[in-house]
Amino acid sequence: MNSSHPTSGQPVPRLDDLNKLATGVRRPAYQPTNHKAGIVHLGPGAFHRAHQAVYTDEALALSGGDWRIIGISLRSRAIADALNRQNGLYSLIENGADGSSVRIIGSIERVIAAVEDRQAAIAAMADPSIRVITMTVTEKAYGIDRVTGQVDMDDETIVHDLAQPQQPNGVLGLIVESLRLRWQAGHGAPTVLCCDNLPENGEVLKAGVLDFARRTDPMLADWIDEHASFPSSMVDRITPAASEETLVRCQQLIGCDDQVPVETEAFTQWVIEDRFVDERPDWQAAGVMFVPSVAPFEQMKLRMLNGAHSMLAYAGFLSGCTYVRDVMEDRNLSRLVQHHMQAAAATLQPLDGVDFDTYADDLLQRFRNPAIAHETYQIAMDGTEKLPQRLLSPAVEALASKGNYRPFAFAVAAWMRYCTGRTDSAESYVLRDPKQEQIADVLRGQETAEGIYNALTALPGLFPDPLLESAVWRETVVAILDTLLTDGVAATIAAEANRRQHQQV
Ligand code: CS2
Repeated sequence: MNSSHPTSGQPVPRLDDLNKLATGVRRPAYQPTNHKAGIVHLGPGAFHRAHQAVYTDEALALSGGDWRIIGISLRSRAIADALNRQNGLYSLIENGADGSSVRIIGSIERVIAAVEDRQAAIAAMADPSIRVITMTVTEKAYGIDRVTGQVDMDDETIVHDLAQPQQPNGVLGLIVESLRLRWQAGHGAPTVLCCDNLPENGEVLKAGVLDFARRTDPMLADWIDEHASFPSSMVDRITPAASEETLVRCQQLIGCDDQVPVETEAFTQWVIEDRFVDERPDWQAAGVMFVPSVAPFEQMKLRMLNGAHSMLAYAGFLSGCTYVRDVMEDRNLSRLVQHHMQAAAATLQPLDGVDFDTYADDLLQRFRNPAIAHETYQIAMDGTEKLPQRLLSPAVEALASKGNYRPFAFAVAAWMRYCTGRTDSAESYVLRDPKQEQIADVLRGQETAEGIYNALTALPGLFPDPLLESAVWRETVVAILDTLLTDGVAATIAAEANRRQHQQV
């Protein structure tokens, strides 16, 4: 530890200069300021800083190039202020099974807060030296109707941005306006790389962008369709939101004050479709897998990892588990996690070179990681955005193939129980879902499992027809929900974990 450690009584220097770091801390193996920006990233939150920015940092170290990242934060200026004060530098703490390590990431050049300077954000995205636009903005930020694939005209940001396309606030509006500027200036189109947990995320984004553009200028839409590329990608790294402890721990490790450190697990994965308009950073050298089609990887990850995550978040939160690791310590819950992964794996097409049992075992290890404080409440957020791809699609397929749909029914019942907004001991919590007001409205006065089921399945566009039409699905979910409400969450979990696994209903 160097002399700047707080216990020494000396003021702690701010992380804005690599020379201020404690000796021995791993720093970028390249001179960051020797590289210009080549990427704009929308949503420079913790996940981006634990994932794409790290792959880019490694690619810069291994192969160089003008590939630093300009971040654009859409909602908060705090992250922009903090990262800019630190010259884009931040600490990455990796917590693996065999201990933790810290390193400094240098790939972020600066961050623009779009709320403060929208024109600077658009100009950065329209700059022809930016060849790749990436994003992690969460499922809800797109304003795309996932049933039609078109823009969601109930989304306020979309309505605003379509009315004033040159003053956009949202993701689609910003992308389309920056592409319009490129088109008018005669510049090339970029590769637009979605990194959110959506199935076929590149296709979804492309359809949304084209529909938005078509509503403003059909010729622009044609140009985007012909020239821009929207590869799909699967991203994976468990990254809890940083806590006070993260900041303190980081200061002890690096001897500097870092306001935006990230704590993550050792595991990381990025699979991208190899369809780039132009050059890209040497991400391959940094461990990215380039494949012709990402869909089977995405399906595996969404259904096995994220699906199990959502189930354990609702069941775990309601039974008093603060963190995922607590869930895994509970014998009954951890059995349910395993059952869920097995049922999810059974809905997948075989994937060359991947054994789903091994993948599941690795996931269980990752969920058990005692050094990762991943809150069930964090994962429980935005259920209406997550359920379709994580739980409802595999449920439809399991029902159709007469497979084991019960774990999906359990997870959906747990979500419905969670939607009531109170625990068994009547403590209330905020749902943190874009549809939370609608949910509260439809659930008002509903006390029975049947009533709650009917109200939530009537939310427009959420539940697919095959589930709405399936009597056996309905009976199963209602029965589990009824047990949750009458016997309590813990008893239901115990009963569910002890059922014979492949028993259907
Ligand atoms: C989680 C994901 O919060 C959630 O919904 O399921 O953020 C998950 O941790 C990541 O997708 C892991 O790659």
